[in-house]
Amino acid sequence: MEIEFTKYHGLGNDFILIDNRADRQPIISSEQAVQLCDRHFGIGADGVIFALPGEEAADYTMRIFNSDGSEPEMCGNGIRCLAQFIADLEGADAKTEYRIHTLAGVIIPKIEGEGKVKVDMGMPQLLAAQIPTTLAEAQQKAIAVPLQAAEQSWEVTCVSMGNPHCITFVEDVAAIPLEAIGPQFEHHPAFPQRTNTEFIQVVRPDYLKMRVWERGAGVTLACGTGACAAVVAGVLTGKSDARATVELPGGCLEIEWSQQDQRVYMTGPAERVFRGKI
Ligand code: ZDP
Repeated sequence: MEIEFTKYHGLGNDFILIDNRADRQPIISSEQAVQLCDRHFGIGADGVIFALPGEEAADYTMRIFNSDGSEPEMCGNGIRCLAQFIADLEGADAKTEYRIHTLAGVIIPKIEGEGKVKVDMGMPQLLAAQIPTTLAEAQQKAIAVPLQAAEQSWEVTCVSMGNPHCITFVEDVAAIPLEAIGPQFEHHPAFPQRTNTEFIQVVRPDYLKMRVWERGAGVTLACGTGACAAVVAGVLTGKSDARATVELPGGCLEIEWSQQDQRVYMTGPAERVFRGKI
C-alpha cells in the first residue's frame, strides 16, 4: 500500500505528517517510524505525526512517534505543524482554531497567518509525581534541586507540559557538551519515564537561549514543549519574566505563562517542506 506523507518543520524540528483521518489507529507502526525518521536510510525527521479522527469533542486526535519509536504525550512544534497540515488538508473548509486531543489532554492551536501558529498549551504540571521525577516528594515541586549527572552536580527544575522536562540554567549554553551529557539526563534513575532536558542561558529576563536534548530524539534544533517548560522554570526560580522570547538553534518562539489563567501560550512558525509517497 502506498502512503502519502508531507514533511513539515517548526524551527527545524522536523516531522513526517500522515493523513490518518480514515483510521483510529496509526497506519504506520513505531518500527516503521524509526526507519522513516532515519536521515540516511529514510526520509529523515525527528518524529512521525498522525492526524487521526477526533475524540472527546475534539476536532482531531494527534499521535506522535519519536525517531526512536517511543510515543510522547505531546509535542509543541509538532502540534503547530499538525494544525497547518490539517488546514492544508481541509482547504476551503479550514478553520483557524482546532481542538486537538492528545495524550496530554486537549490542546488548542490557532492559525494566525504569515505561517505562524499560536498554541494554548494548557497548564504546566509541577508536582513530582506528575512529571514524573523522584527529585522531590510525590506531592512536592522539584524547583532548583540538585541532580548528580555526568560527574557534576546541577541545579535543576522539573516541569511537565504533558511530557517531562528537566531544566538547568547555565552561564553559557554553547559550552554544554550536549551529545555527551544529554543521555545521562534522559536515562537518569530520577526520571522513571525518562526526560527531555533543556539548558538555558538567561540573556535578559525576557530573552532566553536554549539548547535541548530530547527524550527519544536526541539533539534537535527546537522543542516547543521544552521552550514552554523553560519559561515556567524561569518564573519559578525568579530568573525570567512570564513572557519571554526563547531562542533555539532553529529560531525563536514567543512564550507566555499567563498569570491570569495559568496556561502557557506558544507562538511560532510551521512550514511545509515537501510531499511524497512511501
Ligand atoms: O517528550 C518527548 O519524548 C519529546 N521528544 C516529544 C517531542 C517534543 C517536541 N520537540 C516539542 O516541540 O515539544 C516535538
